[in-house]
Amino acid sequence: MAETVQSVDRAAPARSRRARGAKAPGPKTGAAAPEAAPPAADAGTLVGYYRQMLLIRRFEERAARAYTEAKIGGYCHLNLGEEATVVGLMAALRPTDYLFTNYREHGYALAKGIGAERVMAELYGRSTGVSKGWGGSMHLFDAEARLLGGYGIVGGQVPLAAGAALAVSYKGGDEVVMCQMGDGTTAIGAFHESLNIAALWNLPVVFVVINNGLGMGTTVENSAAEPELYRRGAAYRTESLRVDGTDVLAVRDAARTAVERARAESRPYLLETVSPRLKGHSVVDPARYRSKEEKEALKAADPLARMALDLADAGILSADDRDRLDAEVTAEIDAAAAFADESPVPEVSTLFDYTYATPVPGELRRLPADPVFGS
Ligand SMILES: Cc1ncc(C[n+]2csc(CCOP(=O)(O)OP(=O)(O)O)c2C)c(N)n1
Ligand SMILES: [Mg+2]
Repeated sequence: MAETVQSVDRAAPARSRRARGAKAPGPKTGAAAPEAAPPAADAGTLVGYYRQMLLIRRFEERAARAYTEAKIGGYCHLNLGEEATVVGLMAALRPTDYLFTNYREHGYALAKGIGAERVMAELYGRSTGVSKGWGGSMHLFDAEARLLGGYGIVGGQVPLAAGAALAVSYKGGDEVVMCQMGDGTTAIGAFHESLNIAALWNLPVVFVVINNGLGMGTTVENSAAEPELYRRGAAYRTESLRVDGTDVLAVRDAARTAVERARAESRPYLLETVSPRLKGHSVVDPARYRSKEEKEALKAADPLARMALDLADAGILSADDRDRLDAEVTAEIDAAAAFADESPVPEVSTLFDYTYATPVPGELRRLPADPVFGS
């Protein structure tokens, strides 16, 4: 193990204090944390989590409707069924921590603190959106909120997240990079390359695999030779854990462990959350590959309904309170949709303004042959 650490330090261009001082822990790997005490949270915190989950649910339902009304174009993937995962993960991050995601990221943007109106406006392709209307559903980006995308290429975000963690490490910062992806992404080469380099170079990055059981219509069992995906961490001597993704507190606490480990020891971590996808792959997928029984069984796995019951049982949120909260959240979503509807589309002349983060000297930013871009 010590040998590994020394060779890591020689190989790594990052020279941060943390990376130099970091000790590579034994690659602990496990499903959930049986020794962990039941996670505690006060009533206010629990209601806050529930409200965030509800906001994501109502936002996604509204997005699905707006898509069928042709207000949203392109692809559109929803976080339905992943609300507890999203809120739990984001609760473990500091505002200064960075986040990379795949294309199923509306909920993450909301839970990272971006207003619903700016997220909805982006889905509508309006200039008031988080990516000024040029990104759309799959490419939400907000440097201030430290949401660094939103990527449509499966696995595309994973090496970028490792690169961001290298930058943090190089500068000696204490931010953590979280990189969300789907189960199907763990069969992509870039996933393995990134885990390898992150472990070799002691990068402060938490890889999170959202196991919703499916990559489009293909099950994990049919696509992964090791369907217990968190176990892939062992190949890279990276600590890993699997957790119930329908339980917001379990996710938050597992993510806190991962994030604080990455922060304190500058080591990567692999977290797997398990929660079924409640609807199709995208809003246009009727999920015909699922049997009626399977679809019926999904109802029992709804994290929002489960939390509502738990809060009611604990005497924290009555049915009336829940309805009030729902009306409040629905009004917020209505306002976001109205804001998006009333916002202007971006000027075509700005199409290439955001191609690069910084101007590239001598770069011709417009394609001269194309009249659309020439005007
Ligand atoms: C490199 C690449 N290959 C294929 C696709 C088409 N594609 C889009 S989503 C997807 C499934 C990914 O599944 P998973 O990683 O489990 O994420 P989920 O959609 O379930 O959240 C595929 C194959 C793509 N976008 N990029
Ligand atoms: Mg999946």
